[in-house]
Amino acid sequence: MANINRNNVSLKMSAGMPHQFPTDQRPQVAFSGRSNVGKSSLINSLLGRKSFARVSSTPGKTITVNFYDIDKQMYLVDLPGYGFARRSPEEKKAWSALTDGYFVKNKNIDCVKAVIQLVDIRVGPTDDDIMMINFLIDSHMPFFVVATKCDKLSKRAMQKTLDEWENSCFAGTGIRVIPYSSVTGEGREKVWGEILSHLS
Ligand SMILES: Nc1nc2c(ncn2[C@@H]2O[C@H](COP(=O)(O)OP(=O)(O)OP(=O)(O)O)[C@@H](O)[C@H]2O)c(=O)[nH]1
Ligand SMILES: [Mg+2]
Repeated sequence: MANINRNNVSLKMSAGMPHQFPTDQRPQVAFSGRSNVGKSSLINSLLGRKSFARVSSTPGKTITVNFYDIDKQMYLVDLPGYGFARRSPEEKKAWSALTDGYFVKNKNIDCVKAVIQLVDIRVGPTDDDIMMINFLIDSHMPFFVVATKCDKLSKRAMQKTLDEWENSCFAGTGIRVIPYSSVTGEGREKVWGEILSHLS
């Protein structure tokens, strides 16, 4: 898996319903986080693309699970964001059905090798983020955290925030947190290293 070609990528499926999820046995790495946290931007940045994964100006607009085929070897999975207050009941229902379909009723769950939980460095883990993280822990899902939008803080302020997380919400959990900026690409090789370590 080390010789994966990050340039050989395509959208396999934009699934609005769980029965559309791919059923082949390729490993999957999923991106989870609230709307606007930077999931699609992170996928683009990891692939060195500008606008491959759709980056929304209207948060929470498209409720789909997008499967990006990476070199016919694995999928990066862009999950629909949560925590967007102005969602209609229909959108909330669609979100629940897809998330439940992916994490709870997924017959292919063994293919999900890791979940990347995104947390905005300036916002910190929200109640929804903590709920998601506790769900991942309780369901024994391998995961790590990526702190997004680090370019918006000074190096010093960023480190202070990461230290605070380690001593408060993440204390004693051993959760790995990788700082990232989709603007500068900071953290790219660290995140790829972590992804590949979960695939082998
Ligand atoms: N400065 C900065 N802005 C970022 C970064 N990552 C994402 N953004 C911006 O944040 C906004 C939301 O990014 P998206 O990647 O669409 O977020 P998302 O999590 O996919 O959102 P949903 O698809 O609605 O769930 C966009 O305006 C991005 O340009 C980052 O690392 N730095
Ligand atoms: Mg998105």
